[in-house]
Amino acid sequence: MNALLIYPEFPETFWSFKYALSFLGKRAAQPPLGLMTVAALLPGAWNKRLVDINVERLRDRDLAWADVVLLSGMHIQRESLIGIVERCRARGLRTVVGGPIASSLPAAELKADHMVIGEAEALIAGLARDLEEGTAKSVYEAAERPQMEISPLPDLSLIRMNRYSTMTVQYSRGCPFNCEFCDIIEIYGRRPRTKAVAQVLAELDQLRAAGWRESVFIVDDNFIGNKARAKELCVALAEWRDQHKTSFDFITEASLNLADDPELMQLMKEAGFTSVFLGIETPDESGLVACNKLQNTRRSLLDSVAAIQSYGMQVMGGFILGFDTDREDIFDRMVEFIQKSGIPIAMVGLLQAMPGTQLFRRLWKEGRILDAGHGDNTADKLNFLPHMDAAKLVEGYRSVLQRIYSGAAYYERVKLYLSRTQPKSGERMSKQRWLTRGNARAFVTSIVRQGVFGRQRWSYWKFLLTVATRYRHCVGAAMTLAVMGHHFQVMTDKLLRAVKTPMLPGGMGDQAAQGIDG
Ligand code: B12
Ligand code: SF4
Repeated sequence: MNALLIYPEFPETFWSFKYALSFLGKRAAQPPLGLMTVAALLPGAWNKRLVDINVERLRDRDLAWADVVLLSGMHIQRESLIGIVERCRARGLRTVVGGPIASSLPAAELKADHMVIGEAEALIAGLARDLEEGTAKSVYEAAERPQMEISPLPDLSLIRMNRYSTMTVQYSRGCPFNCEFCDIIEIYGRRPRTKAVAQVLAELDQLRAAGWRESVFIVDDNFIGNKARAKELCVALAEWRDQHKTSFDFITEASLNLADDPELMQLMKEAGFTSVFLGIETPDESGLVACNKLQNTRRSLLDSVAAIQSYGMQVMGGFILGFDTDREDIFDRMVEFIQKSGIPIAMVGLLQAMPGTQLFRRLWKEGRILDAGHGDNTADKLNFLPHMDAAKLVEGYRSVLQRIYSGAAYYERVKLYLSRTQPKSGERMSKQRWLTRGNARAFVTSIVRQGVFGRQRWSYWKFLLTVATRYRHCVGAAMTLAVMGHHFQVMTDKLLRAVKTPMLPGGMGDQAAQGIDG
């Protein structure tokens, strides 16, 4: 069998990092690890090709070569995915769709011949056999969530590694918390399952052998979902880095209670973690309680963020507007919080009710669901009826973006963060290579695009001057953040300039009418 694995295109969003990646000469942030894992699970005798449309074109001759097409994706890739499925159908080519999108949207909408809901490890052998025999069913659903020990080494040979800015490795799936809006726990469960440490090291060895020397994103839903296992991995990562004298650094996602565990933060620092994405959601305690994000309550959120930053880890934050508890002062409170937090990359989004979540089910019962949404919470369209006037909510959301991504506000946050990473007296500075081959190009491009032609060039030069005089210990991080800021400024300008479309259709939207029943 010739299996063609295809990853659909992402639309341009805050999360695409498009305007920062172009500085590095990269086309996408990360490769499609789900498909690389599926490829490794398919029979060894099959021939495999992978086309990630975010970094290369899908050619007719790839389709002509294939006996079957396997697609993965997120809800946000729906449009591109359906387009590819239709292109395959027109050629009589069978399609199989899996990944998170298969848990969010009904089979009829995705139009694929076969759908796979859930994780592939335990069911792929049966699917492959049925495909070979021509007896494949229309829907396959994993009976249970597999142990991660059976997850194979992803097939790295299928991707064009140099087109991505970051490589990815997964240690665990699932998260023990129970936030109402979250679909992670619906898809991957609430009991964190981890790979063996040796599996992760084998994946890093594979990356190193292929020549990778840059950042690695540990793409866990919550890296500290099982703290004991996280500590075990950190110790092994520190040893691995020492042994190989590598410049790998790690990025991950975690819950805010990381701030309660100094031992874990220290181990993460020693393991080479430089950034961590946290779901902070809102500075309003009543909103956190209402969405059941209890791990973020009864604490000073600002102190928790500062504690993590003091271990040299940049905090990236997820924030949500549109909770039922939000009042009109939420926009000012959000901006004030973000500015005081020293979080440069603040992903502020409008609440989305993703199909399959507890939130979707509640709003459905309350008759407030408008449609299945578009999977992008940084676009200004709502898929449910909010408590606050919808137009005010969207207007407020736009004003938050405008204020936090003005050049002056953004660089203020970067400086606050950098000031918190100053090595304590007596502490040995970690050897940070700031001028690598990759970022030398970004540095030159940044000077030209941001310093010469940029609209915010005065804030930019003021920032560089401060870095040169006060933050020489972290020039690399400062330059990376300057480049990231460019992406957020361009995206914010685009969002603000976009013609305002009606945010709320008059009644139940199309997908709701097609029977999305929560
Ligand atoms: C890394 C990551 C990213 C990366 C991009 C990675 C990439 N190249 O795709 C970044 C940071 C850019 C990103 C961005 C976004 N992401 Co994201 N991301 C992840 C994360 C943390 C890991 C993805 C991964 O590599 N997983 C590891 C692989 C092995 O798991 P997997 O893909 O699920 O694959 C398994 C199964 O699903 C199945 N499978 C997968 N594909 C297929 C195909 C076939 C044919 C078969 C048989 C089986 C199969 O088998 C695999 C092995 O078991 C996931 C969470 C998660 N646990 O996966 C969220 C996740 C995929 N992201 C999500 C979201 C919402 C987003 C954003 C839209 C954020 C936003 N709020 O706007 C943006 C969109 C990007 C954009 N440009 O706009 C959601 C998607 C929800 C959904 N139902 O669609 C997830 C699930 C997190 C969540 N909150 O629920 N993301
Ligand atoms: S902490 Fe994050 S991953 Fe865990 S349930 Fe809440 S939103 Fe989902």
